[in-house]
Amino acid sequence: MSQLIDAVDVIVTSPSRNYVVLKITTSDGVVGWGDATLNGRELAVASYLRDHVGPTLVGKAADRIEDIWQYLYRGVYWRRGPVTMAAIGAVDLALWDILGKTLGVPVHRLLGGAVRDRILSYTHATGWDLPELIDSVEARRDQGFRAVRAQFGVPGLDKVYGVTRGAASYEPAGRGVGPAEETWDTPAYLRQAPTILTGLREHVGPDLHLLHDAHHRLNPTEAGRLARSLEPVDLYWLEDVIPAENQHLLRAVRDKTTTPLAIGEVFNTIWDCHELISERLVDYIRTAVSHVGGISHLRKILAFAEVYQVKGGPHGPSDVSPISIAASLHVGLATTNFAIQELMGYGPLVSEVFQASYRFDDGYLHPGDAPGLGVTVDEQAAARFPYEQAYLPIARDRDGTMKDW
Ligand code: CS2
Ligand code: MG
Repeated sequence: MSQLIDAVDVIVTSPSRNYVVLKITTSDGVVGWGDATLNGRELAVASYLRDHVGPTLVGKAADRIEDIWQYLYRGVYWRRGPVTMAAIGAVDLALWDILGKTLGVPVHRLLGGAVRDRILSYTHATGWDLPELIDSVEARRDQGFRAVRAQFGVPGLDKVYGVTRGAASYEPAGRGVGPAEETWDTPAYLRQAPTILTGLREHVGPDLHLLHDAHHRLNPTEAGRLARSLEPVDLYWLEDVIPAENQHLLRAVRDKTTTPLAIGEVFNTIWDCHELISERLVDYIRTAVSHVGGISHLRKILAFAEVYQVKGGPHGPSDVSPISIAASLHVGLATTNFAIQELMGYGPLVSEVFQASYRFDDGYLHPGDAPGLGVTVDEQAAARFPYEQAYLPIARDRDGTMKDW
């Protein structure tokens, strides 16, 4: 007799930034944890789960993970989109967690078992200019990282999202009502990028993997020019060169360069990216496990991508919780074409709420062997950090026009 879903609870907590946690409890008292965090729109997913999804799950068999996925996806006329898919992802993660705990095995064993011993990981380095960036990259290398995303400042601008200046946060979700505004200057960025990244490559030598994120800011002509100019840098990947909606336009970028391209952190289903994969317009697909409907759906995307020699390199920013990182690592350990996991890292308060058993060693991650996903949530600690409204910044061109960022 299967365990039945007994309770579905949503916890919103803000240990320095907001996280939405889904807790599913079974009739046997097994608890599964899911991540439903959608940076800047957290309460929409919390309400979707609390008000619409949770009541429909109570009484269902907790081990019918695929059926529940289909029920939540196909059973709702309004499909896809980040809110819906983050909610489905949270349920899916919690149910895989429950299944692993019930059977006493880590989730990767339920996915077919390990195909590798460890998972290459990359983290972030930022510096306003080349000396600062070199210091930041070397600090990451000293921590053991073998792959580093390098972001840098743009002359003439005060701030650039993704780049540290002094003690400021480099991917701020500013607290309060409404987003902060930044100015962006594409020509200045395009002049700066080859200079800085070539200098960085000369300094670090050939072995360290370098990545760079253009964060959707360019058009295809600019993107092609940038990617071509960066060929001597030998990037591991160039990320989000154009806005993710303009998928077929990646062909124009591809035609100009052999720099590997990565995209997909804002995609929510396989239907958002199947042509990119089947036409091989990307080398790496970046869909995040929690934003793409969970382990069940990320597995489908990666299985499809395997056919076309496209690899997975999932999004792992600090705006998804350690539950997502753990889930992604279980998929990564069990999936042949999983290349690399982003690990942006967390502020110190986050570990008061989330205790994760994945480990980092010598540049590689391992999800650990704890049953389920291997992350526990301290609900009392979570209650000490109530939700605070926070927004990512927006960017405008020098003339004031809203800019993709
Ligand atoms: C970034 C993200 O990690 C990355 O590649 O693009 O950190 C992104 O800016 C945030 O997740 C937005 O919430
Ligand atoms: Mg990115």
